Amino acid sequence: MMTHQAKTLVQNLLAGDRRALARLITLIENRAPGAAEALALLYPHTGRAYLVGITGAPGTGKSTVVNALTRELRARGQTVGIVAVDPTSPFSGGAVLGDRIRMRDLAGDKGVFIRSMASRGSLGGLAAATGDVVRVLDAAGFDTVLIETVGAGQSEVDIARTAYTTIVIDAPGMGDDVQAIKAGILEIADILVVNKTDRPGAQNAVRALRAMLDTGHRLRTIHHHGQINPQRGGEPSEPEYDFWQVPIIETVATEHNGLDSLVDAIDQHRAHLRESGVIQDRERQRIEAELADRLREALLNRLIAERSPGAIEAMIRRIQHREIDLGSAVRELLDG
Ligand SMILES: Nc1nc2c(ncn2[C@@H]2O[C@H](COP(=O)(O)OP(=O)(O)OP(=O)(O)O)[C@@H](O)[C@H]2O)c(=O)[nH]1
Ligand SMILES: [Mg+2]
Repeated sequence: MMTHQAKTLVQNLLAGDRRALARLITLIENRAPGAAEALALLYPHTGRAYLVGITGAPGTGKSTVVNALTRELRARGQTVGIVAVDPTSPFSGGAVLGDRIRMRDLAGDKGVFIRSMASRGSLGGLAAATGDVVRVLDAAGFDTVLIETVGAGQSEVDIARTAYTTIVIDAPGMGDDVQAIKAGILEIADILVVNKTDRPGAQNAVRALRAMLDTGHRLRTIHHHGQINPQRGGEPSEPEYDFWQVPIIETVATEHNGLDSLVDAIDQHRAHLRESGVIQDRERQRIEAELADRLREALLNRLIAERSPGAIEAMIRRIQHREIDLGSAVRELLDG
């Protein structure tokens, strides 16, 4: 793509042209020429959207909550961009069938834009593309951008935590095997949602989460007071203001129950982040993580391009045959 085409595309995007938006996202997903240039041009126009991540085990109702949450935000006058990340789907770029059906009642609303992203190649690539798509939606002027990912692995969780507010969804009857995920995923939650509270066992799920939160809070408190700052005469070194009590919101997303409380909780968390100044920290952390990912990928690609074809393959064989260890292999590859 020529420079003036990238420029026109970004100008149209900023003017609210939905076709330019869809086209730009396709360019990014395809890593087409011109995508990088367009992203550079639109970057100064980002930073206004409020980013909300939604994650949780498969089938807990993430897409249904996203749908209901979008309707609630629309009712409050906000425009909403949605990125649904499906790392397991073999479909490229297109919406997963179930999501497409569920999101149908949002179709035709000019204040909503939905994009499903499927894994193509590495999860790292997916995470990078998701970040870029979020920035495009941000520049396009959406007030809120919702990012849905299944909370299965660390990478998917990383995608969700690129947000300012991360919502972790749980539901009754998900089985015991989910407990292990929950323990790790709980740490990233700013808001916990127990969805499907019309189902049996919902109150048990709420109680279990509350108990886990209380334990976590106690541990955090001990840790907090354990960090003594000698220069301040035994005062805790962490400021008090960044404490946030994670709320547990009960919803029946299929019936649009509890969504007003959920939006209120998002607003409260947002106000908390703004007032405490933590919002800048979160953005800085996100930029640091994204920059490190991009650098890692770019350096690896550069190294592979500079070495003779098959050099990496040959090294893998030597490591497998115990002719060289990993550390020496890295040094040898770096030194050429
Ligand atoms: N009873 C009940 N069912 C619900 C509720 N919310 C969602 N469901 C149903 O649960 C099923 C899964 O919902 P989804 O929204 O697809 O869940 P998901 O977490 O997005 O699923 P994946 O994207 O596949 O991980 C669907 O059949 C929904 O209709 C609810 O509040 N109550
Ligand atoms: Mg879903």
